[in-house]
Amino acid sequence: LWKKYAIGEFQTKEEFQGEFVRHVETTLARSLYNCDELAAYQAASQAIRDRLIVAWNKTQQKHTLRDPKRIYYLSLEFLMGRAMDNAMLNLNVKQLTGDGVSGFGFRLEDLIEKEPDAALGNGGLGRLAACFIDSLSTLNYPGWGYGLRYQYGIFKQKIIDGYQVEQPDYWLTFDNAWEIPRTEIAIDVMFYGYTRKFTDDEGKVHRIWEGGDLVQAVPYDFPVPGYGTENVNNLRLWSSKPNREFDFAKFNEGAYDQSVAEQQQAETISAVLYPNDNFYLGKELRLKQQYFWVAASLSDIVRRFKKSRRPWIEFSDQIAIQLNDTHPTLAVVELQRILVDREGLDWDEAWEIVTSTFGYTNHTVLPEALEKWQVDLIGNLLPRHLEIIYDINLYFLQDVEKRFPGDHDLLSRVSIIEESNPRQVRMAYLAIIGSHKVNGVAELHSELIKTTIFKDFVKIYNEDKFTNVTNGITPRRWLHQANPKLSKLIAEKLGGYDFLNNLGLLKGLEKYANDKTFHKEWLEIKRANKARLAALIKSQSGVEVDTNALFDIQVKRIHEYKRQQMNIFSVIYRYLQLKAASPEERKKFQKRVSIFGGKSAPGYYMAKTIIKLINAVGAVVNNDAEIGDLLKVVFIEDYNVSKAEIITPASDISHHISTAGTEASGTSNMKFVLNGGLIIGTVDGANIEITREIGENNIFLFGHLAEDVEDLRHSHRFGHTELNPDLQKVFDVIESGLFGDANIYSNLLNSIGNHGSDYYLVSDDFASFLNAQQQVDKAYADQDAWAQKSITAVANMGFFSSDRAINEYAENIWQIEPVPLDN
Ligand code: 26M
Repeated sequence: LWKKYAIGEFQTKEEFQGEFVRHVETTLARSLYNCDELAAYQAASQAIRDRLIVAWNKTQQKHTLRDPKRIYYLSLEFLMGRAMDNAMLNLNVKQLTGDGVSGFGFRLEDLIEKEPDAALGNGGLGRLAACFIDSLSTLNYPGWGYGLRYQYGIFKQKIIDGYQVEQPDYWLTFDNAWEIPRTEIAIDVMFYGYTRKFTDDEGKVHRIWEGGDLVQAVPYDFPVPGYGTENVNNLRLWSSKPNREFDFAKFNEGAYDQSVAEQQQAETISAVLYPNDNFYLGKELRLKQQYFWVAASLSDIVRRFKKSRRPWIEFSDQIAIQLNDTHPTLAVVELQRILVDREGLDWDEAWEIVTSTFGYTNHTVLPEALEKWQVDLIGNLLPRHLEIIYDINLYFLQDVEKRFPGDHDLLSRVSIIEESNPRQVRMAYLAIIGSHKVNGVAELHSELIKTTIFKDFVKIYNEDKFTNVTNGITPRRWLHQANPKLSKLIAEKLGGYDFLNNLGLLKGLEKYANDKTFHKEWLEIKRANKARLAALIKSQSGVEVDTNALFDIQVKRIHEYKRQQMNIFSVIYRYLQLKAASPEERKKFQKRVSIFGGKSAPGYYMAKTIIKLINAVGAVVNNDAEIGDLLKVVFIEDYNVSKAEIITPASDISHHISTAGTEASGTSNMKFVLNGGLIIGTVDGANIEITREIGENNIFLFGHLAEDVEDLRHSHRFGHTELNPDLQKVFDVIESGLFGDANIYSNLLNSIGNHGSDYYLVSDDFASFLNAQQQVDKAYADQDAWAQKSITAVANMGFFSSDRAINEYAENIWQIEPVPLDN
């Protein structure tokens, strides 16, 4: 395969070295004698970039020539992580690059570490987008990502005195080899202004939008290589720049200072990623970001379509656009505006094109995460769009009234406009009405949206407007790159690396599930990965952990619904048990290292309290000589994609313990199992499908089911529910001040006990959770049985490749085909 499709010219170590030296001397204007690690990383990345660009150009030319239907994935987040290792693996040049740089006295691992993460996302949604564009390229689908080029990614997290402190992530300090600025394609985007009626020569009445401020959108292209193919797709990220003409006007009036101030205003649009995960804030700058990105992307898409000189009716035969959550929903309105106001199409004709073009993916049912923009905010910033939203709503409600005459409750329930004070635009409803397909991201989630938040729309539309595409992860980054040892062992058993393009082939491992020699090799790799993580922990926090201990991991955004609080309470409970035990009894305990990581939204007080509690527990437990290696508690600072690549392969068990019905899918659950870690989880999100695939003997499930949650919450409000007695013991020691001033934790504890609502059912699930933990300890004691579970689980993870997910989108939603490779 590689011979046939190999990319780029450097075939040998020597040829790579020639390119490397050229970049050191010309691109970086330095000499080899003055080349430090950073410069070496930069030169190597430039050499690899050149190879990428050659293939990228070939791919784009081929697509222009053949003009197939394309998918545009609109996402306000792409959590890409580092590019170099991935590019080397996909281009199949890692070995020779490593040999090449070592000839100059560098270690490739050290150079890889020099690259900052492209951390342009919050968590699951952004990382999903990154996995999806990897799969689009790998499967030879013509597909582009469109996003924003934030100058500051998700903040860097420091832990100071146990608390999270945020620091800016300026990731563009050094030239970024992985992006190509396209200053020549800058696009003007308008804000504010007013609308005006006008009558054309034929007496037709139009409304136009004018008189607003202009900001320029400059695209930066990021090549996205596929694995085992020469196909390289494009991720286009927009950066905001002041509009030149606008500046000159002010400048000529002599208002130089004001002109510069406005220039800075324009640049703020793409300056920073909002660090909220699953939480909506109605900030105007966020709305500006959304429109800026949507308008630039659509202008680009429409321009490309118009070059083909096809009739408008063919628009959706050529173009599919996926809305990654409601963040790009204004695209529905913007396309309707372009078609009607600018291209002169009739409303109905335009609307048909719009609705057959868009698909909408929902990622959450949490009410606090659903976007609702104040009508006045939209009306001021985008006056024409507000008019169009009202028209879309009018026609929609007229249709509903015709089909369900007299049902006024229904009309007010499904109206795009919520008649609250102030009035708000419900973005999810607009996205549903403007799309031909709506999907959830795991089976349970897709059922829940049909029966709860969107149930009226199921009645209004055909049931098959709503569908499911269970999430997936790319096995290239999350197995091959993150866990090269395991990937190699699997390749040895399966006779090659084909499983990386066809993850179902992992099934072939099942026949080794009872092979004791294989168990040894398997566990040895886990041990080596735990040692790698232990080194990271030691270097960051100074805590020494024993790799014989069970590594128990929960890394993800800190959120009450994800229940890190329940996990740390159970750790405290374990500590109390250890303390109460005699030295003899203690020896029977399974050694554990309880590892946490994740960021809290900066303004999320409860989440920040949970981080503080975890760190405070660590400070007590880790320094208790009586306990020693029996229990360690670690909080890994600044969890990000690169750290996930070290952490994920090192878990024995990981936690996916959201209150049932709250985690739409989860994707780290898939990463952990693919790397041979078992999981402890609730019957929620993709855990359910993971269980179905790997078998219920190979997962530790616990807790109440989604269908019971409503009743339980009701009983909290009206019944007298006692706190679980074991949890009460935990609360008692926290309140005794063992982990510092108890006042710090009082709001957290009172949200659960003390007549708090315990909205996330921490107390209701606590007994079952402790029981599951015991099952884990018991199972881990038999290492062969454990290895057998782990191997069986990995063998059955094929379904969770993002390649499978992307093929489902392609077939059921986008109607796109792969573009075959040239020979
Ligand atoms: C909204 C408004 C303002 C600023 C930020 C936001 C916002 C940003 C990210 C809201 C939600 C965001 O992400 C939600 C998310 O990551 N959801 C997760 O999506 C994953 C991929 O489908 C799922 O696996 C997770 O279960 C789901 O929580």
